[in-house]
Amino acid sequence: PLDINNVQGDILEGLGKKAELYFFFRIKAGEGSRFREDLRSLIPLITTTTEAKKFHQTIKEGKKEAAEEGRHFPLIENSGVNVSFSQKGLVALGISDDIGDNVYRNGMLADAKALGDDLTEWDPNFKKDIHGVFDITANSMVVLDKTLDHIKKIFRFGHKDATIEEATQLRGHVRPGPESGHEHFGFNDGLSQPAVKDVDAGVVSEPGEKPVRQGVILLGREGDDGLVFPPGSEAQPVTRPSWALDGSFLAFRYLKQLVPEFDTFLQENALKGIPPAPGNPTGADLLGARLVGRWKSGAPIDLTPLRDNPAFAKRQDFRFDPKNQERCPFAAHIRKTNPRSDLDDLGGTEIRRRLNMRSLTLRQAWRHEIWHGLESKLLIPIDAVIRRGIAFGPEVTDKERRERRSSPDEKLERGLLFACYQSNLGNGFHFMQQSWANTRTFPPKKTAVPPVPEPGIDPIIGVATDMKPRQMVGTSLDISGSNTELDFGARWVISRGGEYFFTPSIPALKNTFAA
Ligand code: N7H
Repeated sequence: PLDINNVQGDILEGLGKKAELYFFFRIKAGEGSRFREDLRSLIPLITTTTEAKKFHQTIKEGKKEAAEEGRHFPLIENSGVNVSFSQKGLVALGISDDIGDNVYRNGMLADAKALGDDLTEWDPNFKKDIHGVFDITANSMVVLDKTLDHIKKIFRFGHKDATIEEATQLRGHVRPGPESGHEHFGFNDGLSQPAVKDVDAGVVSEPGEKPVRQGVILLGREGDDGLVFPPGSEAQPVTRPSWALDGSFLAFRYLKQLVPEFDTFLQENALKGIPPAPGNPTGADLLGARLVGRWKSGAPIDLTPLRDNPAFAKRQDFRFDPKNQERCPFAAHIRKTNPRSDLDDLGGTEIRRRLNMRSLTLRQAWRHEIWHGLESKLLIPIDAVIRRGIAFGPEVTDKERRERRSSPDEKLERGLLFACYQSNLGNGFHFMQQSWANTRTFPPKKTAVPPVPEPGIDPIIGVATDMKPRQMVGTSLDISGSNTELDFGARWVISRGGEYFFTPSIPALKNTFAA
């Protein structure tokens, strides 16, 4: 059985954080074996899942106690450390086993075109080799820097005999005051996460659906079919090296957000006809909610389509009506990236019977069947991903707000340091971006009422890869306008680069990476 002491803390629990530093490094040429020695000294610093859970528990109890006693809960000093390696990092370490994931092996630069990125917008630092990343978290920048210094010392960073050099670093921090936990467009983020079997007790995000099997996130566990699906034949399991057990793939994305431009679009295309009454949203707020699928508070529009209701902020117990986008557009960001019940109308229990995938959820079964040619070849099965993002950059300035455009000053760049974990990148992040967010025909809704041949591009992260305008349908509340297109114009989220990493288990760090 799984021992969560073996799993790095960011994967299943998340490192507690107000601030986060991604320190990307290269192992110096020819220094693989000395790096391994240094890595041994880093291992005691690595935050495990157990430690991360304990920290969150302490905060929760502390806050409760403080609230009961009517006092302010003080900031707890804390710092977390995780480490991950790219395929190039494995090579630098002389680890030559095939880990069984093509997307990882080729790296994100090679994948950029498939993801819809424009490489001229990439930060040049991500076009150079990156071997690994230290993910450092803390509740203050001071502590963050202290931990970074500690790590640098271990690798004698900056000295002649250092074993690493810096590739680049990115710092994120939660937004100030009530915006804490909200990303820069203003939406509450990090709400919907898959529950992992026997790890997250009792948090099942969708009624009637089982938590995902551990292998959806962790390599080598049940459900890491790591399946490859050669066309026309049965699914075949990939083989993983033994050291891959309890590791996970990390997809890291450096995403810039054009906030004044996004806000201006919402104002200029504000939905009309909302009576001005207390509690009613503005047309701009309503449009924003229909692009995302949740109100800024986090409340899902499927549960409360006409006005925000912060009491619903964390609710996951909703299922989209697969035939209809009145309550939530088919192309809304959360519907694109997690269609929930949306694929249910493509068949029936027949599929499950035929596939005999006993331990798959119906949703997963659908995806497998769909891949086998019932619908479009693009709809490869996807399993869940666990997201761990943090905002970066300053708040929008008055000048930017007045001019309704983001400043070209790099110091004012803002956005999201997006990170997610999964056991299979081709079924996870890569698939979500390419086959769902960027694909106009997803989810397939030709049988909806009325039929919707092309739901459109994900307004938040979707890229039009076919030269046609970036657009979606279904933003109007009026069902007869179900197929009326809304053109977004230029993108509001711009990829500045990223990389795919592998986050090894603690035993693998000890016995393989640092051995
Ligand atoms: Fe997304 N946003 O603020 O609009 N995302 N996202 N995302 N996202 C979600 O449930 C956002 C990005 C997913 O299960 C919420 O946490 C922004 C990428 C998935 O219901 C909000 C950016 C990918 C979910 C945002 C961004 C995803 C999700 C609702 C980039 C993967 C869960 C709050 C700057 C390819 C869906 C929540 C579910 C939710 C926003 C990026 C995926 C508000 C601004 C790159 C799977």
